[in-house]
Amino acid sequence: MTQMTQRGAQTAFTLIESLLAAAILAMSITAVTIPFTSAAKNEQINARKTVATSFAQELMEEILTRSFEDSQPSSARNPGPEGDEYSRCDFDNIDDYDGYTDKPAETSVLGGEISKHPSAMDLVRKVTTEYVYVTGQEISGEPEFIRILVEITYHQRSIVRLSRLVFRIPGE
Ligand SMILES: [Ca+2]
Ligand SMILES: [Ca+2]
Repeated sequence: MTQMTQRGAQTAFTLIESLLAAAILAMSITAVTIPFTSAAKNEQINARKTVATSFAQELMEEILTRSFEDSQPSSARNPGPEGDEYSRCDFDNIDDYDGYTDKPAETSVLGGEISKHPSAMDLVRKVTTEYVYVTGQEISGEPEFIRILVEITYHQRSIVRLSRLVFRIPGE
């Protein structure tokens, strides 16, 4: 009987011991795994940001090649495309891009590697333009500056915002 109780106590002790050991092991595995997953996640976030920046720069550079004024003088300060400007290749001045949006993975002409990068999926590109007056400018006249904002979102979260202020060259 004494022997049996002793053996029981011994078994119970071993059980507690192994439970404890398991708990400690689980704790140390978590401690080791967390830094690794967050490092991998950071790398993924950084890669997505790099790809998004390239997409934003690509579109910004294209917009900057367009003139300040529309070719039809009557619609000079009309943000968004005019009636005869159906798609991006018809845009002839900066403000036509106002409200333009696309999925750069499908439309970008950047090298295949960027567009095919897993981080490129689900990125959305959006343009906003706004005519602004700067300090010292007569507000009775037409604004001589336009602010361009190219924004890249990922699942509705803004991850890159690129902004430029462009002024009208007098006489242009
Ligand atoms: Ca136009
Ligand atoms: Ca326009």
